[in-house]
Order: sequence, then structure tokens, then C-alpha cells
Amino acid sequence: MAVSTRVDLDRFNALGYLVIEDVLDAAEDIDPVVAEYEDLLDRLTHRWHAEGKLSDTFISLPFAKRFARVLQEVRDVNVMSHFDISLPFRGVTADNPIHLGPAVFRLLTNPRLLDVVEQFVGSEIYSNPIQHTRIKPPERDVPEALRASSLLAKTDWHQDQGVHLPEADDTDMLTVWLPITNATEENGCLCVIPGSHNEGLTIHCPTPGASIPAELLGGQPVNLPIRRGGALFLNRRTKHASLTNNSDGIRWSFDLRYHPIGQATGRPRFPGFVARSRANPASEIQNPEDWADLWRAARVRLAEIEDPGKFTRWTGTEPVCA
Ligand SMILES: O=C(O)CCC(=O)C(=O)O
Ligand SMILES: [Fe+2]
Repeated sequence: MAVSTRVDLDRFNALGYLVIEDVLDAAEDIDPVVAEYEDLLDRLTHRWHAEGKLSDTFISLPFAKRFARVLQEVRDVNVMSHFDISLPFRGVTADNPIHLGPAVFRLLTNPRLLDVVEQFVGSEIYSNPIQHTRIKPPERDVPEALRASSLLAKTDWHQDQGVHLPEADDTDMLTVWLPITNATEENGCLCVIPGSHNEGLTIHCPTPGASIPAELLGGQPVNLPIRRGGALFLNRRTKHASLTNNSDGIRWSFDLRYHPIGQATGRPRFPGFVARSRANPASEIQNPEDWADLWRAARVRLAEIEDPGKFTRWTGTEPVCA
């Protein structure tokens, strides 16, 4: 997308979502992220093989198949901590795995991406710490015990406002969903309910994340296949989910969030940062190591806390959750 291309905010405001193809350049912006993860998987498979956790390094397999084999042999939902760009809600340790590589930081702060984000949230842009990478192998290759994880298998219906704390209810949070592999109906693209952002916050049930029970869903879902390089932008109240990966390959995405500087993040124990400030450029974080240090410091703080408190508002006591 050319920098001068205008985001159709009227459409976004009417529907609660917008798909824009070619926001990123696949070779320049996405390939370095893939290379960083290939290197990570290579290091992990060698380490785990040496430790006896894996029967092989699976070095001859391409990333997708290698990742699926690792899941099958390790069979531990915490495996995903090594790849995700966030920390778990509880049980964080001082050396909790998390991926904080420079290519991911460059994706978070990609100028092409921020030029588009700026049209939604203005020129003072904060990178919210509610962020994930989701690497979803074909569902049949995901061990049964791991299928409850929306990082590895399908995501249930929710609003993003439902997965943060009420402190951020007035935050103008924009979700940016970026497919690293082409997202198709077969491999588990996202689906949304157009216009659902106008209905306020719906009850979510702890599952153990937070999801909207089927009887409260309403509306007609629309599937959103998006090519790599494209992006989906979501209002924080738009109901969305992902389809199951019924393909032979992985479905890999990043979901990032941005809002104006100074607004609450909804996850106060995790570190956000100034991604762009036209008013005060010196406040921007520009060095990947500085960003990684924010997360490392948060991890040390969390490891010292007995009870990190709640991460969502839902108690499960509503009758609809019974
Ligand atoms: O990629 C997925 O499966 C879910 C993404 C999502 O819920 C989000 O981006 O807010
Ligand atoms: Fe979401």
C-alpha cells in the first residue's frame, strides 16, 4: 500500500473491521521474521534433542512440519512460550521463555504499518503489550491436550475488550492482525460479525481464556481470507474468532495492538512502549534491545509476585456460563 493511500475510516467505523491487502512488503518486512523464527526453532530443536526431549532435530523438515513434530513430541502447552511475544498470566519465572527478537521489534515498529495505524489512532502511537504470535499446525497434528490453546489451535468467539481489564474500557485500542502465511478459509483465517462493535461488551465466560457463549453471539459471521502482507484491523468490540486449520500447512499470524499514548493498556503488568510520537520523537523506543529489556524487567518483577492478580474481568458466575 502506498503511504498516501487513505484508510477507509467510514467503512471501518460502520463494520468494525477493515482488511487492507499489501500493507507490508513480504520480502522486506515478513521474511526477516520468518528467518528469525527458523533460527529459533533450529536452536530449540538442537537443545531439546541434546536434552533428550526430542528423538531428532528434524533438521531436514521445513519450518511448518518441524514445528508440528516438535509439538507432538514435547506435548507441553508451554512450548509456545518460546515462540510467543508475551508472557503467561501466572507462574512466570525469572527466565520464562519469550521471544524478543529484533525482527519482531521491527515488525511492531514497521514504518509502513505505523503509517496505516496512524490513520486510525493519530500520530501519538503506543504499542500495547497484549500481543501474540500464533503458529497453528493442521489441527489433526496438534495433540488433543494442546487444542484448547488459541496460540496453537482455533480461537473461540470474543471481543478484544473482553480479554483485557476494565481499566482500558475507554482506550481506543486498535487490533492489527497480520498473517505470516496466507490465511485462508481452509487453514483457519479469522471470521468477524460485521457491526457487532456497536453492541457494547458482551458477557464472556472463562474457558479458561475468555469467550462469548454461542447463545450471545448474534449476527452473521463473515470469513476473512487475507494474503501475507495484508492486515486486518479490528475495533476492540468487534466479535471475532478463527476457523479451524483443516489444511496441510501451518497458519501463522501476529496480533498486535495500538492506541494513543497515555491511555490504559488493560494489562498493566506487561510493558508497552511509544512506537511513534510526532510530538516527542525522543520518547520512541527504537532499539530492539531496549524493547526486549522492558519485557525482561517485567518478567523479573512478575517472578517475584506471589499472585499477579486477574487478567480479565470474567468470573464465570453469570448463569449463561454455567
Ligand atoms: O489469530 C487468532 O486465532 C486470533 C486472533 C485474535 O483474536 C486477535 O487478533 O485479536
Ligand atoms: Fe482477538
